Amino acid sequence: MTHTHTYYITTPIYYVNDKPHIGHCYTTTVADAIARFQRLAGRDVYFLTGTDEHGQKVEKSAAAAGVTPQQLADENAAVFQQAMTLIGASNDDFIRTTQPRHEKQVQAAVARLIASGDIYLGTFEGWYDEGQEEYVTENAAREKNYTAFNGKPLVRAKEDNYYFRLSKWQPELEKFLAANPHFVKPAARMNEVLGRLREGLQDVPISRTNFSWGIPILDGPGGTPGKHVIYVWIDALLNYTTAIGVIDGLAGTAPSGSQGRNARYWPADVHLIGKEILWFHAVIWPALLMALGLETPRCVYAHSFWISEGQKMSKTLGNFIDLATLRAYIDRFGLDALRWYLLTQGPLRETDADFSYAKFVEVYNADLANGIGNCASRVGNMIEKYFDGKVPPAPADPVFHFGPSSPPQTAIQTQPQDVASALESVFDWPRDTHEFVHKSEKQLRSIDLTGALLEGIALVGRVDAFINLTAPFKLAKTIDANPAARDQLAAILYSCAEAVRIASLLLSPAMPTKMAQLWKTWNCQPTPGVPLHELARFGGKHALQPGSPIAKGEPLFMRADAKEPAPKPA
Ligand code: ME8
Repeated sequence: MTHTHTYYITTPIYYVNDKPHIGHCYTTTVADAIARFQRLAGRDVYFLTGTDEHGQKVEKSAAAAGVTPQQLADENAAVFQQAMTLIGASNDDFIRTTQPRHEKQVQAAVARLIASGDIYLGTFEGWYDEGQEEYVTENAAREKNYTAFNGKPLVRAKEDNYYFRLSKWQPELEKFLAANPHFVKPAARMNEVLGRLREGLQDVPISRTNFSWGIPILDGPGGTPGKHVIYVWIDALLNYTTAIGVIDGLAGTAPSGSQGRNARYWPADVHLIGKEILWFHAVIWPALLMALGLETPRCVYAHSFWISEGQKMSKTLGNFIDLATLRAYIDRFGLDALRWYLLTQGPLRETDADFSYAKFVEVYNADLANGIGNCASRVGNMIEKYFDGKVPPAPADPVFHFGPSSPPQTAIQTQPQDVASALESVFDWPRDTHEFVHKSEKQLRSIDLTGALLEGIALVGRVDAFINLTAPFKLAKTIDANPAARDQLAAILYSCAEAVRIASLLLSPAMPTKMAQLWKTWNCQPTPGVPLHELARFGGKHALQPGSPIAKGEPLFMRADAKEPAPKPA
């Protein structure tokens, strides 16, 4: 068996007491595109997403809706699964925290931590709001004059709780973060974590007794459920390991079937999350893993937030971009166009991003309709017209010099209007395409997905510039009188088509459907299992084959008119 590198990528598991919206779809789409890119690069990828189904909020929402928490969870988990299908997610698994495979491993993990002393039983005392069934911090209590939400006095309450001895792991965590400066990305987020860590870590309560919708701790007689349920965040974080059977492996219980084999994906290469849940992932999670004697993940990547038409999205404003709106965009522009917009204009880096219709149309026209779409049909049409729709012969040396100092024997006459921009330019297609692919792969490795995808569009731009410079449509008019011009035309068009093919590979993780459509009309489907650097070699083994048909095909993207009103749910 050949050894392939594994790559494990996860998203947060989403709360089932909410409906999915652009934020959830965004994180899963980013993870999906990274997963597809890594598969294309030849890695053995495991991509996990799912739902977070326990906790008081779910219990309360269910009570309000007159259903059981499990019914609410089942209903909404199905809606999340539909959302993932809608955006074309290629996840390998969908974990739900109410699944027995998860629950039993969470109980095993907690039992292990109790046995090691990392989880201990302590007493918590504080101000309790009986009406709201929640503790209020000392500060909040003072501000409210020690009155509860319903006007009655707050009461002093005490309860036994299990605590995770987080304080004990402070030195280890500090050492770990110092040794792994790229553990948290982007860099600004790492600084936040380090800053807060300096304030010192306190032990955290990890159980609740005031509600029951959670995984019980088995501390009753004979290992039966006691009165404590596990705090939803501890339950939730463990999903990244339970989904692939890592805790089962720890306990020595041989996990059956695929779960046993999947444990080899641990540690995760990246936990992709939103910035609001960074602390849990960057501090509490590694400490828990250290306490369990498990390897820590390689990276926690915290992206920023989408806002909508310049405003923060909130329940009060009711301006969440919901599934129905996303569906309306997909119906008008196609799924791949929506994915492209989310992935290239989204809040992947440090700053928030605005979802705006005007911007959507601008990006759609520039990158897709006038970009890859137009370039592919231009090249396809010329091959159709001048070479009977068959890939022309490949040039022996696909290097083109332009400008005054170019060697006269290979110089192509440039058009007067292009001369200024063409001064001394060289198009060395094997070298140039290799550089785009190399840069793209490098950015992907540092989780700059946007940058990795934009290399594909930049390559398309270079093909466009080459076409403008060489003006093959003009050259074509001279071929009857000058047979050498025909060879030149073949060299130009072969180079364009082959470069577009390579660009399409770089664009495919964002736009799998449209690029597959292009590969079909151009007869150049990438062979599965062949890594990107081989597929993308200009004129290599997987290149366009001279003589093979290039059908004309439908345009990939129709131009959009910004004057049309924004898509709205029907
Ligand atoms: O926090 N922009 O679940 P959740 C971009 N169950 N992404 C956004 C976003 C926005 N405006 N709003 C939400 C939870 N997200 C826990 C996680 S993990 C062990 C447990 C995305 O349903 C982003 O990924 O509130 C954020 O972290 C996640 O949705 C929160 O989803």
